[in-house]
Amino acid sequence: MPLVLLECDKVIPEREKHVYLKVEGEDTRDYLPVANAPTIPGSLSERGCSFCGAKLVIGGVLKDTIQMIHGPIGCAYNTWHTKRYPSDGDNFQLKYVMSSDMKEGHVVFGGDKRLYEAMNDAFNEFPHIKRMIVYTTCPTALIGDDIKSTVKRVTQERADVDIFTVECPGFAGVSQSKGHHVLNIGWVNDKVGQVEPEITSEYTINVIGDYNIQGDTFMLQQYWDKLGIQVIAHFTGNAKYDDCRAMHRAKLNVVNCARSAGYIANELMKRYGIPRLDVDTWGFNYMAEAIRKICTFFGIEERGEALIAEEYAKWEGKLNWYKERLAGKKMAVWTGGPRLWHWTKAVEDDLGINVVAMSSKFGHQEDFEKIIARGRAGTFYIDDANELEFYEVLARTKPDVIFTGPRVGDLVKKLHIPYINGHGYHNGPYMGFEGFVNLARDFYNATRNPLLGLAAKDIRAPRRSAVLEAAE
Ligand code: CFM
Repeated sequence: MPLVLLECDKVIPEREKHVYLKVEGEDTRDYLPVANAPTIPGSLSERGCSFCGAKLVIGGVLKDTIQMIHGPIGCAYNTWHTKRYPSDGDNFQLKYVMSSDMKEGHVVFGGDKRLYEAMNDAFNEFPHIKRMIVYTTCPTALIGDDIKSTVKRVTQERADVDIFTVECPGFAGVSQSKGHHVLNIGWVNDKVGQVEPEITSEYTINVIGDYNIQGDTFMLQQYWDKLGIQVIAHFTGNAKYDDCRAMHRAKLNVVNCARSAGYIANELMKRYGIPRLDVDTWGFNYMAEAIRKICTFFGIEERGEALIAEEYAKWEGKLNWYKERLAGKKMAVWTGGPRLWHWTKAVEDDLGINVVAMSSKFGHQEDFEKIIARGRAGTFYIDDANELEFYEVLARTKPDVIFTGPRVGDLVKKLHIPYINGHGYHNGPYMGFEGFVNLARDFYNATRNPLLGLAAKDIRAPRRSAVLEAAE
């Protein structure tokens, strides 16, 4: 079937190019939705801005770094605390975000002085923190504030600090995806190669595109420890700023989120000759495959097989308990993009769940190639969906559960469809073997929870006798 013009899109027919319903026998040679293109005027996008992609997704995860947002306070507040990426430290990264708090006068007369003061205030306030990322935002980019020279001045005056500059205002691209790109390339240009790590194993990797959502990185770290693999840097789950300056010393880049961080893996390959190995870490089959691939690279296959056997022995029974009860359930996934291709076959293989609709906020066509290749026929594949499209696709596909963010989640709650936070998770972590059991448990609980059904009950009806009801 070709691309689909939904009923609600009759007034914005250009949306047809972004909605694909796959039928048996078709593959990605036939149809691919348009992706990574500007949102069509009239379509209320769910996307984030480019600055957000740099700050909230990647930079903000670093556990020992002041996040300095040069702009009005909203840019800082709205990219703070909305994602759960803990650290093994004091969770500085979750507690604080700094802003130069630009007001109208600074926009008119320039904000460089304001930024200079804010940077010094922040370093003075947190004397134990010596690292900082400074971000431009739309207003400060538009008025042409020279943040690089302010950063240079502060660096010269404070010998013990190191500062990274991200010049990626919200309007820099069509979605948060641009922010990933800018931060990746900026980091490899400005920071990689500056720190020499202590090498403790002959097997060294960077884990790229893990963000420690509810402890994903901790989950995988158990495996690396058991395998005797040293992680030089996580880019950027539970990471330290200086670890990420030492990425050039790993022997292998293990890439989880190829969308947000494939760029730096490619640059590390080009500049330092470090090979790139893409893996999936959600799902039993995929996680086992990832361990096998990494262990094969290092020639430690037996260690990998032992670990896989140990983890299967621990968790497979639990997974199968859920699988028996979840088989045939229908799921929709509406997140950024990569989780669509990471999850669709994983839930199908490991849990017997059918993914009936997927929407990507900012995936590129490369992501849709993977999503559609791994996805089923009869499934909707949508780029940058809007709210009305969600309603219509839900009515057509009737999923049991939706994995999405709180914004869309609140919408679907009104339809009494359970949602699970597909970004920050409900009760994660979800990566790794144990993590996938957590995902299955959250799915199971969501479908068994009576609350949404009760919320729809009309309690004005007179109570009927239990005896009568039982007799019916
Ligand atoms: Fe990568 Fe991510 Fe994702 Fe992403 Fe995101 Fe995310 Fe996501 Mo939310 S880095 S692309 S920009 S896997 S925040 S941890 S869940 S939309 S699919």
